[in-house]
Amino acid sequence: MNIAFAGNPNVGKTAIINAIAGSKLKVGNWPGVTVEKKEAEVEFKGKTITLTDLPGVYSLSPYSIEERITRDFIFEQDPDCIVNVIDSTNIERNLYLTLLLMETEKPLIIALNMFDEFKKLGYEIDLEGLSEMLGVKVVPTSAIKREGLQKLMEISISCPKEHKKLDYKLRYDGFLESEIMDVVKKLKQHVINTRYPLRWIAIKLLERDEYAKEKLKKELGMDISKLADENIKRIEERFGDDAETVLAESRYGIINGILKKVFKKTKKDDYTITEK
Ligand code: GDP
Ligand code: K
Ligand code: MG
Repeated sequence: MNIAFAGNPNVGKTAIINAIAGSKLKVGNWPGVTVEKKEAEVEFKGKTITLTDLPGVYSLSPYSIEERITRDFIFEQDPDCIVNVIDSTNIERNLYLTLLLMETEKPLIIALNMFDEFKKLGYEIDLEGLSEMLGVKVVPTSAIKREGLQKLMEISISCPKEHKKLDYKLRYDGFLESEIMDVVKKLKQHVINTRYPLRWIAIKLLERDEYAKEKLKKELGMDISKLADENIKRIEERFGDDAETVLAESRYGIINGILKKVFKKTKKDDYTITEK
């Protein structure tokens, strides 16, 4: 079984793996590049589990080597579970990657790490509400205090099984969503068998993601790169911005909507700023 840890830089991915695996952590490089690859093998409940520490990323765009490594690993190594490690003191920014990971439609759980700091800051969050709105299990953890790690492992190993019942139900705003569905419909007429979810392909085409187009051309043996061009045009006419930006902004809109319902900054954060 393979569990991959994905998250922004400095959220505690390595600290969590270290706390779970101790000295078993092996450091190498990703094939062909100098980006560090850390892996550990642990025994848990009679299973041998490989923990992979993916490079820290803010997004899964094709623009940086770290993001391409993460993305390729997810689709090509097909981990049994992705643990998205989040810095709980910076949820809004971190959830952007979460939404992108959800779009891969892989089994996913969230480790809400630095939860010790989160509590110190006096923040409050409705964990069940967050989990329910995302359709993803959420475990608060503190790598430093070694809290929540046992539960994280337990949930990780049942994550592929749980995943079959899950449907990540986040949807973009109505107009964007219907354009995505229209591209999916077109894809269904051309694309029969691929490791990539059709909805993910549709979104990448709308984002003019050249790296995805290349991969798809190789995998499908056919060029679908212009399939979404009309949809892109419609989106850009409507929103007056490039489709990639429109999709990104829509994701932030979704995140804000969720956080309004489940997250509260209290106590130490209740100072007021007076404008002069
Ligand atoms: P990575 O880049 O995601 O691998 O993050 P690291 O594991 O290197 O951790 C980044 C920093 O955050 C280090 O200084 C860790 O000691 C610290 N850190 C990691 N997890 C926690 C946590 O749960 N609580 C606190 N307070 N600090 C943490
Ligand atoms: K680091
Ligand atoms: Mg690290």
